[in-house]
Amino acid sequence: MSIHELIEKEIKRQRETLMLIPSENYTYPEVRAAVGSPLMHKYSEGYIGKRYYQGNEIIDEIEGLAIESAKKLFGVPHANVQPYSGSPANSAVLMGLLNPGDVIMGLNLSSGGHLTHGHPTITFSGKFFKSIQFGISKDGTFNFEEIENLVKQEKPKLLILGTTAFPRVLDFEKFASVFPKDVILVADISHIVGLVIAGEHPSPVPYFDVITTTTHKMLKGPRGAMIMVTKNGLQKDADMGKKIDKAVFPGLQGGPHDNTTAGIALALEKAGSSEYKSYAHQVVLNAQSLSSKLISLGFELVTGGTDNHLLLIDLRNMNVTGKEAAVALEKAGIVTNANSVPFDDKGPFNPSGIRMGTPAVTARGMKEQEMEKIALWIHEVVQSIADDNKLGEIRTKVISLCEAFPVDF
Ligand code: DSN
Repeated sequence: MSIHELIEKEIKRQRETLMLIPSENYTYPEVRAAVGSPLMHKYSEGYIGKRYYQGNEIIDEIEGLAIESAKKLFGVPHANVQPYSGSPANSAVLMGLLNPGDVIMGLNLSSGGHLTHGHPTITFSGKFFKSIQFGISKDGTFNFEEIENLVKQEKPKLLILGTTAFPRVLDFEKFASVFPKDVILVADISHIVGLVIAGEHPSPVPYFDVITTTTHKMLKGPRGAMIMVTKNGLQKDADMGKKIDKAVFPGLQGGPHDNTTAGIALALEKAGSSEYKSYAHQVVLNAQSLSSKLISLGFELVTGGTDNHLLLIDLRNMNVTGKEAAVALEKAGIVTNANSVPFDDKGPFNPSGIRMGTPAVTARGMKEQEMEKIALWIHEVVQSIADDNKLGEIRTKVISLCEAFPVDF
């Protein structure tokens, strides 16, 4: 099959399935046009007004628009829009602000953190730094007394705090209060960025020093990332922004993807609108509706529900593994991912949970009523995991729902 045919097949798949992976979304046609534009032909290593290649007058303007929009939207004095994606952005922060062997702290993966927040064995963040990880308690909350004791004992130089599978509000103010003033506080808000912009989740900006985020999740931009330094950060170290910029380029990356930068500028502009605010609000309402219906059908949700855009189902009471459920759901046209749950007794390749989120289905215009339907189908799938006929019947209904809420490509 040719690449063109494969792209057409993938478009059809995206049109006809329910995208419930909480980190995936549909971007805007304007962003797709910018990313596919001749901006991709340009090299522009360096920063605005200080490039290593000629011909960057227009690229400088584009990058300037993206930076100014980020600064305005988040209320920060410094932004770098060049990181290729979330993991490189986190790498740049650690590389720019630390020395090898320094102590870092982060939320462990099985409590809903991220690999680059100090996973001890398989990422640079755990290999090149001394990584101290903490987790959530059995009831799904943070034990701040324990975290504070760990801080006193281990004396971290930096905290990197963010989530990929945590369905509750992250209390950035409380976290900031248990770390001594000289510890660098980094918030990775990739998952909740849209909620923060729309005021649906408290912002870390007043309490933290550095904010990283991807741009392709709830922000609905192109695949990319940004790093921002807050007023607190610059007060802590006036050169914090410069150090991070140097770590992005030339420390870790080469030429920025200028086509992506243009897409980020467009997505940021749209995220400042009242339509985006309503969208973010509906994302939460939809996640709560999906959550309540699933609970009423007998599912156990980690922390008993959600405050944000995602939910994590612990399938152990259904005698099905996360992978088995995710495979059957995909056959029915419902695309999710298997995920570890806190205190999981199974390994990461066949964990006990599935993670779901509502950013993409909400972008299609779906509301609470549709979430209830989807919850019923999820329940039916889990009850009929090996019944391909039943899964096929649900697939037909999913396609009809997708047709009633088309995507704009
Ligand atoms: N891959 C992202 C997610 O799915 O949450 C995190 O990097």
